[in-house]
Amino acid sequence: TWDYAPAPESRAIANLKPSYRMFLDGEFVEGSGEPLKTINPATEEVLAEVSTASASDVDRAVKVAKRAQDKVWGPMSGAERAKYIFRIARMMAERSRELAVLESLDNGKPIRESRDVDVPTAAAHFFYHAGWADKLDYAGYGPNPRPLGVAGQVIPWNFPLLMAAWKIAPALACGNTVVLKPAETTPLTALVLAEIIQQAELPPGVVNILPGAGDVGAELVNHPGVNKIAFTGSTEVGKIIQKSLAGTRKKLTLELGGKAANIVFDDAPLDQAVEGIVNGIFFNQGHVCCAGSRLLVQESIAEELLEKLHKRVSTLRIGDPLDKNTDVGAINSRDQLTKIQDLVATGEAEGAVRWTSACPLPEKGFFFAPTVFAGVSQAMRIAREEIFGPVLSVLTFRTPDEAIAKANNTPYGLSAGIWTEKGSRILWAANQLRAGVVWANTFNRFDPTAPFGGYQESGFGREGGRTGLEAYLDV
Ligand code: TXE
Repeated sequence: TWDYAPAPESRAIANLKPSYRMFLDGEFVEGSGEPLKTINPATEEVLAEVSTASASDVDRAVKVAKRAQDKVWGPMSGAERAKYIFRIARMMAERSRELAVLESLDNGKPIRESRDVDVPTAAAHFFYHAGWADKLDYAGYGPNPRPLGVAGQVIPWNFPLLMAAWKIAPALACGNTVVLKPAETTPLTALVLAEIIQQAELPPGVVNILPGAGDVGAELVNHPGVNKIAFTGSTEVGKIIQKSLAGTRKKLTLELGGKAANIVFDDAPLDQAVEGIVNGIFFNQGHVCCAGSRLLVQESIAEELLEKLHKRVSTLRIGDPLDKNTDVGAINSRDQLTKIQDLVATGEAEGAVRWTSACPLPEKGFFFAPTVFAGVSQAMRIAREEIFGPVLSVLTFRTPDEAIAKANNTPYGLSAGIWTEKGSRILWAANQLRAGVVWANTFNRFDPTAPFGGYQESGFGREGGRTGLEAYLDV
């Protein structure tokens, strides 16, 4: 073990307050739900107390959002809306250091990631969609595509700020108003975004942010005044939501779990592939719906690749998320840690060969060492179920057809990766793979211009790009 103490000044940089209130009708107000305590998963200390919404708060939020949509935001010209959205984007960029530190404190992710990925990509999402607000007539939908109305949005804890941006930015650009519920373990950055929205002088009621647990999410989903639901989270809850909306006229988009294959062919640039595999599964502690959690490697290079992989994974540093040298931070919650431990135990029981990085772990906090399972067969739970942690399952294949068959042997279909020098093989495999996103010779690349979303049990609908606008428009 090693000395580990998060820098005390981080609380100041993050502008951390002892308590946070919900954002409703342009003001920060006390919710009438039971307050929740959000903790730092790297130290288990309480960061702040956060007020939560009750059913009547949800009802009020939906009503003010409806009024704001009817009277202000819907009738507003696209050019005018764009100005507000650009302003939010700029203010996020200006407060990026504060947001990055706060995100790492609340979520446990390495500061390098929140600084270089989460916050800039979130701001980029607002910049991109600001650009669409006055061009919807040219998006190919004919003149005057209409907003849907009030969007109810429920997001998870793995990319708290980025998911808020993915949801709010396109909704606003298309003229909808928003009631958003952040995840119960990571409400803080969404509430700072609310502050930015308030300072950007968005008309009251256009965006409302109501923290709370799943029951608040369910209230929002089932509220009759909501016209559209956008959900990112577990496949299990996605199915509950889908069922509860059946027979209503609400529109729905779901971004759910995944079990992505990262396929390495024998002609791949191996060192580059190793970096991509490591990024694919250990980025954000593996709390990524599109994580490359199944490595499919061609048999002839499997030994060489695994050796390189073990060597590289041994160098990963696990620990204080606020240390710029940290590669793998904290698991977001004790529940998630337990889930990872349980699934890893099934892998061992089913006979897969476990290899775990020897990097020392901090004594406090929720940490899990990067783990690679070799000798995995397709029937094992670790090959089928989403672990949502830093655990890689390695399978092998002999021919390209076998690689595709194994990659597609999953109920999910969010993403996939291909590593090969052959351009023709990339095009062929991208066509064969049943996944909404296919990366070639890279992994986990996100860009607001590219639609993101899944097939099958990974959900439906797209976020980002022109296609993503369709989730918020009546065409
Ligand atoms: O998800 P939940 P959890 C997967 C991942 C993880 C597992 C469980 O495998 O281990 O799901 O995570 C809100 N109506 N993913 O339990 O419960 C909840 O409050 C409406 C993959 O955290 O789905 C939170 O805001 N909302 C995923 C959000 O749903 C409800 C990201 C997600 O929580 C609700 C997260 C209900 N009945 C987990 N119940 C991805 N696709 O990236 C809960 N919520």
